[in-house]
Amino acid sequence: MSLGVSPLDAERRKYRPRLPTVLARGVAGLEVEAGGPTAAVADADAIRKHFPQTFGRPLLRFRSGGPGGAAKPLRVGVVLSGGQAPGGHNVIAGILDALRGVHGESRLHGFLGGPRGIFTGQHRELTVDLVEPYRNSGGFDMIGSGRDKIETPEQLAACRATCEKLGLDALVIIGGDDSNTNAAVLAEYFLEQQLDLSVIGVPKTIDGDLKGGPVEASFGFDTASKVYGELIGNICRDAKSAGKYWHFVKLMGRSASHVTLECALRTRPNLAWIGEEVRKNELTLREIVDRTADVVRRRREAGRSYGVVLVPEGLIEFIPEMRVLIDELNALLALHAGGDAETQRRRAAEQLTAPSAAVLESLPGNIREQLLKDRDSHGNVQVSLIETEALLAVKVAERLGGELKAHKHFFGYEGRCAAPSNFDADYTYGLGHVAVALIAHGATGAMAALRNLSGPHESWEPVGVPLTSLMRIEQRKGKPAPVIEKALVDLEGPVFKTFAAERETWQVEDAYRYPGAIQYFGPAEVADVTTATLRLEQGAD
Ligand code: FBP
Repeated sequence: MSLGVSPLDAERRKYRPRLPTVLARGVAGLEVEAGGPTAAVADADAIRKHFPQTFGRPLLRFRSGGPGGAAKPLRVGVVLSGGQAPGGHNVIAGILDALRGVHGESRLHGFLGGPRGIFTGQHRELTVDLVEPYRNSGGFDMIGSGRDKIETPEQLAACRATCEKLGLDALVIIGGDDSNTNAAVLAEYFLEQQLDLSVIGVPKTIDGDLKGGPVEASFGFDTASKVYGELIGNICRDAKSAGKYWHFVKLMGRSASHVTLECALRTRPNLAWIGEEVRKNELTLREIVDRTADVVRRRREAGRSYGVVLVPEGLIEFIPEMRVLIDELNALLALHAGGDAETQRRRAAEQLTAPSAAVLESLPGNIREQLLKDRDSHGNVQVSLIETEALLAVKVAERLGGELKAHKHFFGYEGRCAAPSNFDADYTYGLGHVAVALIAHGATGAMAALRNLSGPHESWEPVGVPLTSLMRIEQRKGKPAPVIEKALVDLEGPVFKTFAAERETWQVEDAYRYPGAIQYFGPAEVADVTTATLRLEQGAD
């Protein structure tokens, strides 16, 4: 055993991800079948105007048994974009193996540090030897990632120059909704420039909010929510064993509450707030605090002075008065960023509307400071830095006259780089193959996807989904812009409904479930089963 590699890492490197039957012999002998023209999620005319070359392209499906295509070597560039998600390395391994299956002299280049690597020309060749130790591993450290956007004419031109210099046939962008929107922009730009260069997107994000139509799931959601599920289950058991603490657990998910919903179904906490429901019912912070305090009180009366509350990271932006406050602060900070905490507070007090100024002043000092911090590159408040779990714990304690022993947790970074579950390891390796199948068939502006994911891997179906078909118009930085739609929790869907039907019974009685750690080996019903979210969405449960 090498001291640098854990026994699990060493064993995991030997894992051979399982491919769908259609892809099992590689991508060289695939036949492509084009469906009818596609439209957009909404605002089709406007999307067509933005993407005249790529709009309306068909959904592509694959069948084995084709003539094998022209076996010329392909040169492909790949980039990891945005937050880490388990399985990124396997997408790259899948691309490399599929490329070599097409032609032994194919080459793969990885852009370093995210999209910036493309426009600054920072890259490294990804050889078999280089990729080998990263197979089935978590993290994005093989080539790094970043949150830069490619938007200015100069950046687009610089991307073109880099790709031409490397003689690329294709660029694969592994990212979330924003990065895949960028992929659509690049695909359109290269066609406009009459450059024969495919751009293919791959759906990545632990948040689980890049899905819709033929795209059933983003990779990483399965592993990350299993990691958090393990931790929450352990906390539930500790709470019950100790009998004296309340645990407030914030879970990642910048906007959507899919991770919280999945973890709630896995562990059955006493309370789980779902941001989308809070917005629909227009619950104020006060109402959220009151309802939480009520559960604490009822459990105490039943002899249980402990419990677990899940809070989605994005909750704060779904609370109506906080949303208004954040929008006002975003506008204010776009004009006057910087300054010390006191200057920012004074500026806010002077320039916010009276209701928002009152909301800000009613918050604990640390939360106020967190809300006034600088924005991310998209002008958004950085919700992962706001301690919503602490805000709720403090306010609930206040409401109960100080009688609450509370622990606060934030689970996010703990799961983003975990070694991918069997599901994510197989799914991502398959997505890498689909990306190459699309490239080999000259597709561009398409997302690599696999369908029927709740079924056995053999029956997963590879497809190419036109990126424009996933788009609609939304306001960005105060202007209408074409974007890939973020999938929020569907309050009418089977996942939320299952949760809603059960949650009452979790509040006062203990109904905790303890999912335990991800299993990489062992019976399929333990090691290979995917999320409740996917299974319920597909009617598999
Ligand atoms: P992506 O959408 O890029 O996959 O990232 C999602 C996420 O994991 C969110 O859940 C979280 O808010 C964010 O990343 C935190 O990232 P950072 O540390 O870069 O702010």
